[in-house]
Amino acid sequence: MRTWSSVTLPRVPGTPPPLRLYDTATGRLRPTAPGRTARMYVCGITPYDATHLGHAATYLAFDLVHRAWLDAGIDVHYVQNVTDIDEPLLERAERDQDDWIVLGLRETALFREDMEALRVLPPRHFVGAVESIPEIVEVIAKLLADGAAYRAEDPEYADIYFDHTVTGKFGYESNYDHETMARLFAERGGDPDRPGKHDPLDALLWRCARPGEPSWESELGPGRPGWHIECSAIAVNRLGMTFDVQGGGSDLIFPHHEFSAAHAEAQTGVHPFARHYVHAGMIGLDGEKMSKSRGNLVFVSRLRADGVDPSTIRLALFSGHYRTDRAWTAALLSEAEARLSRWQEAASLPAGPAAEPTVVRLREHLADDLDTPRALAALDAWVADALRRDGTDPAAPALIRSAVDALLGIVLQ
Ligand code: 5CA
Ligand code: ZN
Repeated sequence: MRTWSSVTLPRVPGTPPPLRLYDTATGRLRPTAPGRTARMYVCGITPYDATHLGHAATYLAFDLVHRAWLDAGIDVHYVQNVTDIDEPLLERAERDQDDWIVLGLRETALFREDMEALRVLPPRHFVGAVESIPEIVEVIAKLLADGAAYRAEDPEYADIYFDHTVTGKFGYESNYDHETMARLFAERGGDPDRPGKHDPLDALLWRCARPGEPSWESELGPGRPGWHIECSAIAVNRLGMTFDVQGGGSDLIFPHHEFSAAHAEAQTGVHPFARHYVHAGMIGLDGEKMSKSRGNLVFVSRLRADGVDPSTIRLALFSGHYRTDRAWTAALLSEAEARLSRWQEAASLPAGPAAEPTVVRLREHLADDLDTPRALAALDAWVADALRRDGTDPAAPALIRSAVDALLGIVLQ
């Protein structure tokens, strides 16, 4: 798929400390230790509705990772998928009497526009599930041949399932107990009660064609891929195994990231799939997780149409820590608007207090598991001093503008 366009980032003098991120698998803050090239995969959208602020918050968190690595002089190989064939997409198309292909294309195009408007750095590979079917089929065929996958005992639809016990390490990513896994599997797209499976927790790899459903010819017979194998194959084929960061929202910890990892590890015999499993908290609205199925959504495109500056959206979402579940409120937006105008006023002064110590603090806080609340507080302190006309350094406002642009993606006009 076509990715979206990039922006040119200013170089900020100085060197950041190594980026440390919280890893779900080990439950610890650990340094990301990429070589010359950092490799990151972040789970993309299922394009049946517009990008809401929950999605935006997740992609903005990983955009900070991307920017922190670039700031350290590290090249970034970033891959993101688009789940352009899946149950929810087909259901929405059916409900609205729409064509699922047209729906997917339309929402993906809007997503690109939203990401560009938010100045999210684009992935190098932006890959659809449909265009990846041949490579996904190849992986499933290998899992079948190796005995890591099997056909359901069902004479009509012998769908292919993954034996989740095959790596001997299942559960290392989420660390959930069996009861929690069983509950989340059922809640998040799994089919524990499907007859013919060897174990209720085994995940679907290939769904044989049913009448009226889209399907693709393949050596496995006509059908379509399951969800976890999509990300597993797309990531491994572009990044290789043991890449630096596997990311997404915390709703993907289980089953999605557990199975993506297990599929790849079973297929390659290499452990682990990723060095860090990084998860963003859920954005809620009116006391509930913002989600397409609940319909309690605030769209990025709606805010843009209302004339909200994308830098305000960034500031509003960065005022909380990326790992914290938090609510979107009108107050958040108006506080961010006020903060942005203060910052803009200070950054347009002819001089200010020396900016280097603030840039050091900004980098330190971001390197500490993307601690944006403290990063913003450090900038607030510089802004307050500048607005009191405390400083005489004529280079300071420009340095603050560059740092805020390169590291936070926020533009101060
Ligand atoms: N296509 C799959 C991933 S392969 C998917 O989960 N799509 S999605 O459209 O439902 O979500 C896209 C991304 O936004 C995922 O990383 C998901 O974890 C994240 N996300 C979804 N809802 C929220 C929310 N309310 N707050 C924060 N992140 C969210
Ligand atoms: Zn995914």
